[in-house]
Amino acid sequence: NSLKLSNMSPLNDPSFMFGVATSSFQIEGARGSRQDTIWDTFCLKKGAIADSSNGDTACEHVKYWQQDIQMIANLGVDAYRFSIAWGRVVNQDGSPNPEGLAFYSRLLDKLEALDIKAFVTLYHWDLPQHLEDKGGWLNRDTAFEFAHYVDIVSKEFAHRVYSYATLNEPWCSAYLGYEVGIHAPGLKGKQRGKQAAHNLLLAHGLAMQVLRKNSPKSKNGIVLNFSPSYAASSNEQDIAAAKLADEHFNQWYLRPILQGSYPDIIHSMPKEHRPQVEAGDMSLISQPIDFLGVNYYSRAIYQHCEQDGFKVCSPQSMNLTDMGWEVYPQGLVKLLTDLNKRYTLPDIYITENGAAIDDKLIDGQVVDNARIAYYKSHLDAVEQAIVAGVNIKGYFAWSLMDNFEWALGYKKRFGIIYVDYQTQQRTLKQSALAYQDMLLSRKI
Ligand code: GBH
Repeated sequence: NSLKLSNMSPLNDPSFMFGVATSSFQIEGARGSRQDTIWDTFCLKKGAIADSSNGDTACEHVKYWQQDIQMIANLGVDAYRFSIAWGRVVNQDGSPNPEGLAFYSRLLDKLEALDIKAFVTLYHWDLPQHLEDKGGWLNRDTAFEFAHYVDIVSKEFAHRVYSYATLNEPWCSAYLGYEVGIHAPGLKGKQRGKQAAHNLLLAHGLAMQVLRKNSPKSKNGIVLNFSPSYAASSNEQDIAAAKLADEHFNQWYLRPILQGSYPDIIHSMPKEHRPQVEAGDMSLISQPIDFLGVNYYSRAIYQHCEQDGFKVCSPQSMNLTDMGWEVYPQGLVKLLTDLNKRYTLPDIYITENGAAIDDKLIDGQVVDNARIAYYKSHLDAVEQAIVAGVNIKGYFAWSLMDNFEWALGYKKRFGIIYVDYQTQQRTLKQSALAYQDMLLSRKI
């Protein structure tokens, strides 16, 4: 039950970065001191959140941030990935909110004092509701509003941030939020999904321009989620189904960014499902990025189906996390080596990886061996991908602590630190101790 690396491991290289990750809406609480977001609204919808909870208080990180950052430092990590809440730093009229900026400024100061690099995500799904009222990500103007917000943040913090990611997982925002409606704002429709995706990509491109200007020394890029596609059988139709799903979900975001075009399947899609693309959009979207953040949890298995060409199958193994996701570390190796063949990749960071476990706090301890095993096998996978030639610069565990797991509320625990939501007490799980152990032994 240890995460210790072998002496030969490329992850022992001192330049390889280890970190932990969180996001604003999932941990901050303090709803009253920011704009309402689409998730505040979505949480009010009956049946939308598994335990009918919301993000009003969450982990009360805005109150306990000093203690939380100290905890991060005690783990011995090189870096902390967190997100800024758009509605905490920009008012409805577009003016900066000094109190909100001051909160993140103090956080950055403290990280700097503790010698922890700041990886800032600018958008982790918490769109201000007043922008949703004007169409949200279906409205092209939202991309320009985003660039304005990024301008405010990057002017304020430029030299203090090691890395800026424009967006976290635009697939989730677009597909889950605007196409199937299981995430905020809860809308449905195929064209909507693709239009939201396009406007998000545009927002990324515009933000990259701003970051280049205001913060040329930070590593600027984007974080995407990937589920490598596997065919349910060796049947030709299933193989085609897996390929089609891969184009829709994985390549749909990466190819515009790295190559300036949508996957070829766009031409065979019904016209009414295609996004509206204006002249110049694709070159904005495909500006060079300094890094690509890869979030990996599991693979996906597909089978042919008449209606859409593909449909997701249930996992083939019994080794599942509490989310029902298959533990499949080989998928990460395949994903990274495939991407490396297909594209000229920038530096890669694994910006999220982790497992939900049904943790129990007993006598002040959380024995989460399954989580340790998950991390161990995935760190091995990262090692294998590096040996195979992929340029991976760092790894972030999702998550620092248990938090608001979106549509599943507080029922699912991803933290390496346990949170008792009644008392806000934090307890290091065995996985946190194993991570700490690995990080400390690595420094010797
Ligand atoms: C991330 O999203 C989020 O960035 C983070 O905020 C969140 O807390 C964390 O993950 C945990 O959920 O049904 O087996 O095909 C991850 C979203 C998860 C979307 C895996 C695709 C497909 C799994 N991705 N999912 S499967």
